[in-house]
Amino acid sequence: MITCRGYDEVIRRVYDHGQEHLFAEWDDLSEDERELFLRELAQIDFDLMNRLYRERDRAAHMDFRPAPYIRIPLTDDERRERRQALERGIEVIRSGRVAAFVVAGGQGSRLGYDGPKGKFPVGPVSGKTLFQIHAEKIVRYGRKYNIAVPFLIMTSDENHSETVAYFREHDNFGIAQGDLFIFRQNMIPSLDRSGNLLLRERHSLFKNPDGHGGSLTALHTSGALEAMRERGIDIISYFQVDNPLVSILDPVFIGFHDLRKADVSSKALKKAYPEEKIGVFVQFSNGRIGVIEYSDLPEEKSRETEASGELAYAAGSIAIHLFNRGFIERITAGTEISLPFHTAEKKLRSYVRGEFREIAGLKFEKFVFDALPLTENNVVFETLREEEFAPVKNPTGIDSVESAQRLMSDLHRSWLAARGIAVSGATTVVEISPLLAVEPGDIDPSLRVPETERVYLE
Ligand code: UD2
Repeated sequence: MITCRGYDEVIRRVYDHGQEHLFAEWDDLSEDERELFLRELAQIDFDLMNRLYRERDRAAHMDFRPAPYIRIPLTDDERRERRQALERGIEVIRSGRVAAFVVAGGQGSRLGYDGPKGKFPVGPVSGKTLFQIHAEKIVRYGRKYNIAVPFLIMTSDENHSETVAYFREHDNFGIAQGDLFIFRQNMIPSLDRSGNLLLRERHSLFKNPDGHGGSLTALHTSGALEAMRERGIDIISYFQVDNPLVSILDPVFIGFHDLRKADVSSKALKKAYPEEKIGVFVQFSNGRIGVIEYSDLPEEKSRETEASGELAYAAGSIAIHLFNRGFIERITAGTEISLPFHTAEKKLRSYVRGEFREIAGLKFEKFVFDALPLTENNVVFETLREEEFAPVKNPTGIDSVESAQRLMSDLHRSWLAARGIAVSGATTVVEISPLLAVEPGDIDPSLRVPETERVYLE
């Protein structure tokens, strides 16, 4: 057994858990490297890693059926209810009780982009990045409602410094420094298929971000939640960095959330086809609401239809939620409640005896929607795909930069139409700056659109 003064207990734990292969190159490490490595190992919960490995294939689901949801209004009563929600939502927003929260721990690797996904350019004419579009919407809400909206951004070790530097270089895109909170999520070690910890380099472990479900814990441990409490924020509006169409402060959604005293509310839209890669809202046999990820939904369920021919599991999750601060405080205060980890088999490029190799490994991640079954009260609220969902996942094809740009242009064109503003037949692409409008009502009907092929309104 190796030795190092002051670290006997850590070293003993590594051996007790059969992970001594980690020390294969111990003799070649410098004093500093040894110390760094042992400090990192001291933080590892070996029992947790053991448990995750043992339980990796046990995806136990209770029985479930499709979840009820608030649909797009069809009747007068439903329209009236929506109007009430709108009024309440505006009141809540004006009172400055809502913060915006984007999870941005992921990299743009699927897009072939080696950096924080938020730095990826998507504006169809302007080339603005995802981060800039989100930030400018928040600035616009601030001006519109005469409030300061805190903007919380969760990063990971992989992209924290680059994200902080990016906002700094651009003067936070207009967000006051005191309203911007950028903090990291936690990392969790990955394993090989035999349950061994892996190395990223010879003196550090291979880890991955702990999933967007780690965001609730990270809000707590970073101090952001406490800061929100001090500012009188009650509602945290959660969204993913890859959706440029998200309506970050949606008064109707916020109004329903508040009126129904929900702990968490979530947006849903009708799945386009059974294999679409979005989770579905379900109601478990204990009455609680949850989301089942597309990869976990049995194929026959994903194809099941109602008498009307519509998909039975039609309400798809687009990862837009409102979380009550109090609810997050409750579930992150103690250790007894924690979201489960899901396992993904992935090729991991790790360090093995002097070289880097692709290893078949196991990554562990928490999913934020696993908080839903912990709520007493929640709301699932239907929204329209064309108004709110343009995920940027791939360079081309489905859910791509191209499709997102088309959706952005189509939506902005429809806003102009809604205000009775004519667009020339020669125009193929329309983009409206978030600083000008976050909804059609923000646009002055006397606005004249230039008769060019590509139109940018700011
Ligand atoms: C997610 C949802 C899916 C659907 C879809 C909509 C899950 C498991 N699936 O699929 O049901 O709603 O989005 O677009 O949620 N992130 C972090 N830290 C992490 C991991 C992810 O911040 O450790 C962020 C990431 O930066 C991105 C978001 O979470 O903003 C979603 O991650 P993804 O692209 O891996 O999710 P995806 O497309 O598998």
